[in-house]
Amino acid sequence: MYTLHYSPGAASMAPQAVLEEIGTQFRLQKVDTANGEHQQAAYLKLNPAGKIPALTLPDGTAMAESAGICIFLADRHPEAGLAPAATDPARVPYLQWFMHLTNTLQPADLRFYYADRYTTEETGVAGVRASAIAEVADTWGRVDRHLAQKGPYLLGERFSAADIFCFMLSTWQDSCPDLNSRFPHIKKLADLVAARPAVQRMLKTN
Ligand SMILES: N[C@@H](CCC(=O)N[C@@H](CS)C(=O)NCC(=O)O)C(=O)O
Repeated sequence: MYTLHYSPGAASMAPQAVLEEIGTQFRLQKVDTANGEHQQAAYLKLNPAGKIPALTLPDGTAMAESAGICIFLADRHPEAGLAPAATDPARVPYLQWFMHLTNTLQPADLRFYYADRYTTEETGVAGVRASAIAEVADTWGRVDRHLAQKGPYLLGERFSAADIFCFMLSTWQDSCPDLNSRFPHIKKLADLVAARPAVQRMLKTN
């Protein structure tokens, strides 16, 4: 059985929703980040970066990185239809948008939420946060324009694990408080994803 090491509202939400979509049995193991459990030796064995999430596979292998876990699970369980196969032309936009979200938007979100880690100056936090907000909005704008032309999902009519990841990022609205009004196509995608029973089950613990 898979075990997902999670924290409510954290980057474990997307892998959790993917597990729910797949319909496989899995165990949820809450990591007490408030008490620094993610920095303790036992957890660092699962994720050496000390970040949430980590996934333990049925054979005991541990895996880190939210996007990587989603891609791995979607490929490992093709019957769930969450990812175009390697030879499918849709694999190109799937990986492109997935990587764009995790390489561009997610790090900007992290800079916003952990701004003090990105400056050595006490007075630098506001500047880090302001530039993170600008990059988050810039990236959402790019995704929104893509969805306006080719939506409602990142792959058009075809729902995929990349949409789950996009949905997760869209829930972190402190870094983009006006997301719903500024980026209506992101909102539409998020509403569609949120309405899925599997995602509703994930939201109950987040
Ligand atoms: N690239 C990593 C980032 C994970 C990450 O930064 N998670 C946050 C929660 S959303 C975390 O663990 N924060 C605790 C900390 O950095 O101390 C991933 O996607 O798995």
